[in-house]
Amino acid sequence: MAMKFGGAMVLAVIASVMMGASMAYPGWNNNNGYAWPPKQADGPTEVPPKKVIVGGSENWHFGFDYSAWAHKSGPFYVNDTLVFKYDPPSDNNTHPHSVYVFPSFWSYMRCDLKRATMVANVSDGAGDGFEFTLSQTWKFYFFACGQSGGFHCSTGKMRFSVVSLPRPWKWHG
Ligand SMILES: [Cu+2]
Repeated sequence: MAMKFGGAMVLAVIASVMMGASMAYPGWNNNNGYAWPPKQADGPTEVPPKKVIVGGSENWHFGFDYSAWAHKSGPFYVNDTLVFKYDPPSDNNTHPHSVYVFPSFWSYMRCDLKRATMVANVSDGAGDGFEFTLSQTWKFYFFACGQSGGFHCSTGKMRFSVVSLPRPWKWHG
């Protein structure tokens, strides 16, 4: 007990001496142009995540080639967000859409929706759209519309895959 108390005393004395030294000697300060650790602007910074509207101005609809779109629009990085925009069901819209994620390449290739997970229902794409963030690095994501028993996925070309690359870095940002 006495030893511990003594140790704490010694540490307190050393700390106060160091503080005194840092105040007395300007070389210890960060105001002399030799700051350590370096300010973030001095080194590389992560490129901030982006939001991408799936299909661009086409939004999410039957017949647009989303596979080609994904190819042109990549690469995608982890924490980027895909935004699916589509109208909810109404008298004027009797063939709405949705968003499903397949667990594997083969279920995606076959538009096997029984194995897929619905991530957005027919109403979720309204307004600002449904946002899906690519939250895992080095993951293949397989998306499709789940409507009409796979007809939108296969014939309607409403499917695409992306891989979430590690976020890039840039100097000075
Ligand atoms: Cu659809």
